[in-house]
Amino acid sequence: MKKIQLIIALCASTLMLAQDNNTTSYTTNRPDGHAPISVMGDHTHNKGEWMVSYRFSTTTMEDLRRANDDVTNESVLLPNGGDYMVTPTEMPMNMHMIGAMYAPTDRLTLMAMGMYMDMTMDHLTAMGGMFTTESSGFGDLSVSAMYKFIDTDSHKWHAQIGLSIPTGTIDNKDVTPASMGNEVILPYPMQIGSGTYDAITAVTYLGQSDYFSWGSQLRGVFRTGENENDYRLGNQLGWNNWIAYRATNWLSVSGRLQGLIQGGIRGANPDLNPAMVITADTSNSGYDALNAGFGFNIYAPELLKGARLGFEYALPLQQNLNGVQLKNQDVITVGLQYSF
Ligand SMILES: [Cu+2]
Repeated sequence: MKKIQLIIALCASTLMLAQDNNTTSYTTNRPDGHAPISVMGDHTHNKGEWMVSYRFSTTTMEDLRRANDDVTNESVLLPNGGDYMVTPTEMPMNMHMIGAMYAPTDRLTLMAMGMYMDMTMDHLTAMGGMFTTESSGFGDLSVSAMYKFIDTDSHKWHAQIGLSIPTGTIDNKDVTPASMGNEVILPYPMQIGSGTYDAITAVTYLGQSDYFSWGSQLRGVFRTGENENDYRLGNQLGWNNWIAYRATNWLSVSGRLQGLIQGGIRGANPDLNPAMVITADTSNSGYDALNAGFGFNIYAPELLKGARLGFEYALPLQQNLNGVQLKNQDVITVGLQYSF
């Protein structure tokens, strides 16, 4: 009797698994149909569909790290054998992103995205003083096309190619203790735009079963030329992988793992003195990181009429910084998406 029960249990579980793998086709019409909210260009649309989205993210950078080792704020300053007059100690950064998508055909989806950023940077000087600078403004505008080239039962692939237009300012200024009341140009991390035309390329794979959705995206941002302030931000290469579990018809929970290589700045703004503050020294730019994200998506078509809400908390598991820089502590992203 025990054996028969075991065989029945095995057959039942195999049937359930088989059923789980036999979804007819990938659908975005469920909470896990979209990737975690921090992933850009994760999905395409069907012919004639529009989507508008708003995302807010807040990033906290705090405490210093040299390559793989944490260092104290004081250790990088001149009186303690360091190289700099000033170090940043903390930098909170807020980003508002507005996006629009439209699909002229089932295979082609067009996307435009703009953003507004504000940030503050707290500093410690060699004399033991503290001060804060602030910066805000509209960022670069990106336009891109996504082309779905494979769409089989529950598996989809699409490629993205886009252009980032340098609409964001690279001349943000503020007063510092050394500027005698004048507004002076702020270091690289306090600038909003890249100042260059940048190419955006990505390839995304999506898969789905009855209770799970998963995906993988390789994304590159490649800068061209040099901006008006004689420098170019580093290229960026990221590999995002995620899986989401559809807990209910309206709620999914997700986990994400991302490898990120951020190149350093080439060239230098002649108006910045690299010995003054570590953020004005381009050798302190670029990093490698391994990031993890945990989030949820809410999608209730009857209640919310095509709207979705996404949330994600992300933090670095590892970060290897070039030179000495502020560490990334965490990133919180929330977003609303509305399709019609
Ligand atoms: Cu969309």
